[in-house]
Amino acid sequence: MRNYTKASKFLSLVLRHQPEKIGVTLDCHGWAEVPKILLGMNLTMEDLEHIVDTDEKRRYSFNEDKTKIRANQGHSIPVDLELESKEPPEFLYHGTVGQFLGSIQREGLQRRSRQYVHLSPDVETAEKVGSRRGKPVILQIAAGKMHQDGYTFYVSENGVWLTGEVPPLYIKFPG
Ligand code: HQG
Repeated sequence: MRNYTKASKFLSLVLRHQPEKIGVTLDCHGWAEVPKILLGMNLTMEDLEHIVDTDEKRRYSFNEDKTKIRANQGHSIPVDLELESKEPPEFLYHGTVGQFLGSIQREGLQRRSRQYVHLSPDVETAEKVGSRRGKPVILQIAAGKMHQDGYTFYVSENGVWLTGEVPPLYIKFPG
């Protein structure tokens, strides 16, 4: 039995950050050729389909004829996912940890190494995101107000809200 968790993590590294690790390139829309992924990662098509179908966050998508695959969000490489801008709900959430709060209070949420700031549609999801780093702290983002003020939002194929930055003015800090 393969260790699919490890393979899935590596696939995320390849499709979001470092395709060159296995000699793969992404096109401008983030797509990689499936045969090259199979070869580079030593996977069968069944393995890859299993990883895509069982991913709990639906991180990956095939194109229609399954000749190409890409990550649905999370890239540090600049790719155009051809997402349509969308009006966000009044509030979105961001899960982070205490050690970042001072800096977030000063400069707002920055995209850091990724292409966008990632926001969650509900508190529960934000808690999961934050707990990757420690005790989660949840920030409430006035997304509706940001949208009214001209900020653009996108929602990825797997339901993650994306925007370029969140200035401190739109962030409600706990406590
Ligand atoms: C923090 C996972 C200091 C921010 C998740 C976060 C998500 C600041 C970290 C996706 C800051 C960046 C993205 C500022 C932001 N000062 N710290 N001004 N602005 N930060 O991993 O949102 O499992 O790039 O709070 O579920 O944690 O990979 O972003 O802690 O959807 O599919 O800087 O990654 O998905 O970290 O996570 P990240 P994120 P996957």
